[in-house]
Amino acid sequence: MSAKLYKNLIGGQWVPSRTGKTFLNINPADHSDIVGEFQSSAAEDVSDAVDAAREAFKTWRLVPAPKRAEILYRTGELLLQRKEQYAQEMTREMGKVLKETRGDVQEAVDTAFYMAGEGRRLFGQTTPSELPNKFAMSVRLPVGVIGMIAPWNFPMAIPSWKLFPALVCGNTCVIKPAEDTPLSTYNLVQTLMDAGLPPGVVNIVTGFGPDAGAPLVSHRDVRAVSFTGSSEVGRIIGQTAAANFKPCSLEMGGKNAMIVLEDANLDLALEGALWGAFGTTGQRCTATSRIIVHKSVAEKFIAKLVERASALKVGNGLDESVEMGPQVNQQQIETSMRYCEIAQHEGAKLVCGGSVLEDGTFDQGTFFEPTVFAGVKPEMRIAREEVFGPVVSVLECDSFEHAIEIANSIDYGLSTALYSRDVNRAFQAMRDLEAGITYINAPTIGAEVHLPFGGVKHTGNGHREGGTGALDFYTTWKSVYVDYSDRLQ
Ligand code: TXE
Repeated sequence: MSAKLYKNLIGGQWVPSRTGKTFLNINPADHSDIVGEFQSSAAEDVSDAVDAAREAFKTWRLVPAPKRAEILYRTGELLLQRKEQYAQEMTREMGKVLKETRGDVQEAVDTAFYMAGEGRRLFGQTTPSELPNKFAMSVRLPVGVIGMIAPWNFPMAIPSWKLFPALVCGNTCVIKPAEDTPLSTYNLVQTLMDAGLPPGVVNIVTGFGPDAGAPLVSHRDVRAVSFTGSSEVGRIIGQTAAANFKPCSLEMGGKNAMIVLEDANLDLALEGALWGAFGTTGQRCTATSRIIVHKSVAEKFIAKLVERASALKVGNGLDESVEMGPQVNQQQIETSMRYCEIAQHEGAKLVCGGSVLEDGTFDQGTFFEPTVFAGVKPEMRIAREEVFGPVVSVLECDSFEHAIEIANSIDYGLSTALYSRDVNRAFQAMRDLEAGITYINAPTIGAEVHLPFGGVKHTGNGHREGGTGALDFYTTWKSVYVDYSDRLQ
């Protein structure tokens, strides 16, 4: 079957890769559906794109921020009009259900409107000088060309978190989308261009990580790098960026804990657990992957969780009645399978799911059963390492303090949730959970774009996307002193 051919976007032109190679983007729910054919790019293509971005920076940085913001605002309006089409295409390339892909596009809309507002703020500071007749201030300036490397799980939202703040601050960009989900980046950038973005301000280079991502990180004219993806790749990117004295924002994995205390509204916690663990087929950095339940309610909670998880309708996300789509690719399925084996080997009890769904009714898509492990101990790998699939572990705790200790015992620190009616414990959890995000009586997922997003420990390197933290990454400070005495010191 012939697929639509997509080319790289460099300096406003659609150009083939100099490698002459392409790759296919395939629907994980139905492998006969080819979403598109994309360029398999390499260092020369990246270099062309960076040159174009550098050229465009000369003029884009001089466009007043409120005018740059107007383009973002129009982008938000156009995205709203195109939401359904883009959501359908995202479900085809990535698998998650339509309700979620609509939410993914909406997140880009929200980011566009929020960052458009920042175009009229971008505040600096004025401060008293040590001397009379001297004025002192600090102003934000754009950084230059930004390299962006995106993952596949939020194919439009995450690129928008990177692109929109970078653009409103006056930077130009080269983005390399994940190889599983390039189309959503095309849709996003096409919308920016339709809203009036000048050529060369955003450039797209598609391809595989080591071939097209790595040269972007090391390119001498790329002034900063923003990455979301695995810890392994984040470590490589962080090292390369550090060796080149380049600011680098890394957002990586999570092993997110939901604590359910004895006084919790169990029905509410159950809804939160289902949505948190199986939304996006568990492939969220904020997915609920550890449920720490007080031992007095554990049996009841696990029974209800198993009942609801095994009843979830799994299938093609384009079907509105489906509740959980496929995993994005075979590699992710293999990871889920591997961790199910590891967990059982470690002594965890498989109480639901645990297998690939391949009974012929799934058109050879990459489907995995909603899976629950009980009897999980904090030291087990299934309780410490990211699976990134529909696999959730239930651990039991003796007390609130014990739950916090278990929650904090791992290397990651992204999202956490506490279900309890005790306001004192809610505030203690807010203070004591080692994580970038804490929800009270809400699942570990559901970030809002005007708040900082990111984590502590091995989840990231201290930067935040969303909120005004994003502006800090995409601007550099300049201190300005104006002496108006008109005399020799
Ligand atoms: O990620 P990769 P993958 C985690 C999750 C998942 C695992 C593997 O645990 O199971 O990562 O997913 C680009 N230089 N997350 O393999 O490889 C790559 O092309 C430069 C968590 O998809 O990290 C893609 O664009 N770039 C996460 C991006 O990095 C490189 C979301 C992410 O790919 C590169 C996704 C290199 N050497 C996965 N190698 C989250 N935080 O939400 C790869 N890339």
